[in-house]
This record gives sequence, structure tokens and C-alpha cells, in this order.
Amino acid sequence: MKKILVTGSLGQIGSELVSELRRRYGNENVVATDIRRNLRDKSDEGPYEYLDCLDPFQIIDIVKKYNIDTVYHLAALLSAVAEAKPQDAWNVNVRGLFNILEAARLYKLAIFTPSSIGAFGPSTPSVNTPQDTIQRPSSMYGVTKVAGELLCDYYHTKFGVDTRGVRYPGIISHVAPPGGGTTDYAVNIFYDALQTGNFKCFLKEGTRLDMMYMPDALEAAIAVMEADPAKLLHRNAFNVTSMSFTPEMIAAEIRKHIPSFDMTYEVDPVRQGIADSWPDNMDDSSAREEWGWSPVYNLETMTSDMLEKLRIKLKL
Ligand code: VAH
Repeated sequence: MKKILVTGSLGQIGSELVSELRRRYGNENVVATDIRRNLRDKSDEGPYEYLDCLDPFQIIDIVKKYNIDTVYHLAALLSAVAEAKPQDAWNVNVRGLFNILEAARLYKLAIFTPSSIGAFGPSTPSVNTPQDTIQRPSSMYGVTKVAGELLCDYYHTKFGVDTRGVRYPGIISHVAPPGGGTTDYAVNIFYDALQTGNFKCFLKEGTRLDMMYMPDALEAAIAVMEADPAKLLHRNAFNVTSMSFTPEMIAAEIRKHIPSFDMTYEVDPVRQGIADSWPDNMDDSSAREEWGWSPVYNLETMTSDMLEKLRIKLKL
């Protein structure tokens, strides 16, 4: 049975990935870690450890303590936070990954590391963005994601480390709050639609971005790690997407459920600049061909499920 370490377990993806991995592989076989100590939340379901990925000795201590063979490395600063603290972003997103890869090299671990649409830049073809194309991102987040993709490729080619990953679009979820991303408007809009009936969008009308609902994001992370390695032509950074929409499109979908919902715009120039450098939509045919990627949710079904789950969560 796999022995899995998850870093960044308290983040938007990590908090749900830990539960899904425990459901599939057993509670005791999934070690949740993050940079908060003495946590008593869902760790009752399975082991939780404090882990700062900038300390390579801590990583190896946990790998040896739990006989880890697989790491889902999610600890990272997201785009808007990274742009505000670029030096911290390089440290966490690249040095942290380097320490994980070194542990993988020494202890023969399989590694999942997410990349992002943030790994593309203004000179990348923005429509049907190819799997293999120019990557000159203009954000620090994007620089760390391209560096991460290249590091993972190098550790596989040079040392035979089993590194795999996907380029996630914006991820929409209702469990953990998003953590400082450019796509987070697509999460916040649901809370405001239900709680106040109106929403101020920090991206301007017409800003089209790839998005994905969390259940599909979790399936992508697990499926790529369970894929037959012989069929993987691209190991790290598979383009994966489920839908592509603009703020006015998701607002219109919400109005089908809440007719009085009103959205205005209060553009954040930093996040607008980041979003403008990202693709409109990616070509994810390589993921479909090489490991059977096939998302379930679209804008309509995601909106319906998000509103239903948030009504329960917010007791509305
Ligand atoms: C962000 N939600 O906005 C993250 C993600 C593609 C976007 O990486 O930074």
C-alpha cells in the first residue's frame, strides 16, 4: 500500500486532497503536513506533522518516520501573494521543491508537483495553448512554476526520479478558502452571491481563464500518479482544464439560480495584469491521450453544485 506525504495540506487543494487520498488509500497511509503546529482538526482521521519544506532535514525525518514512498508537494505561494512577496515565493516554490526532489532522489520517492496556467506568459499562444509551447511568464509565480517544471524534468532524466505533474487552471472549491490567487474571484463570487446578493469582481469584463472544479482537480492529481509510466510522453506539467469562462459568464450562470444577483467591477491592476498574461484556454489533449484525463464538471454543473454545497456550509 502507498505511504503518502502531502505538503501544504491546509491549503485549498491540500485540505481536500488529504481526505480523498485517505478515502482511497487508508487514513494511516496519508501523512498531512503544513507549517502550523499542534493542529487538532481532521488529523484525528490520520497522521499530521508540522513541516517547513525549507528544512530538508525535517522532510527526511518524516519520510523515514512513516516510510514514505509518494509525495504530493502542494506547499507554495499563489500568484497574487507571490507577486507581493517575490523573494519568499522563490524560496518556498523553488527551494522547497528542490528539497523535496533531493529527498526523492535519496529515498526513491514518487513526486507529484502541480504547475499552473501561470507557467505561460504574454508571448504564449493564448487560445488552445499547446502542451509544448513558449513559456516566458511575467509573474514571479510563473517563473517559479517554469523553474519547477524544468527541475522535475531534470530529476527524472538525470536521476530517474518518478516526477509527475499537471498545469492546473483556476480551481473552484467550497471547503477551504482560496489563498491569494488571481482566479479566486471565481470562488468569492459564490459566497457573495449567497450572502449579500452582489459581488465586486477584481478582474475586468471579458477576462477569459481556464477553470476547474475541485473534484476534477483531485482526480487529475491521483490519476496522473496512478498512470502507467510507459505511456507518459510528458511527465510533468500536463495541461488539464475543464472549462473556460469570463466573469460575466459565471455571473450569468449564477443568475439562473439567484435572479437578483448583481455583479460590478472593481479591478485590481496587479491581478488583472497577471490574468492578462495567462491563456484563454489550454489544449489538454496530451493528458487525455496519455493517461485518460476526462473532467466531469462544466460551468453549469459546477455552479449548481457549488451553490448547493455552500448553502449547507453557510447554513442558508
Ligand atoms: C492562482 N489559483 O490564481 C491559483 C492558480 C492558475 C491559478 O495557480 O494563483
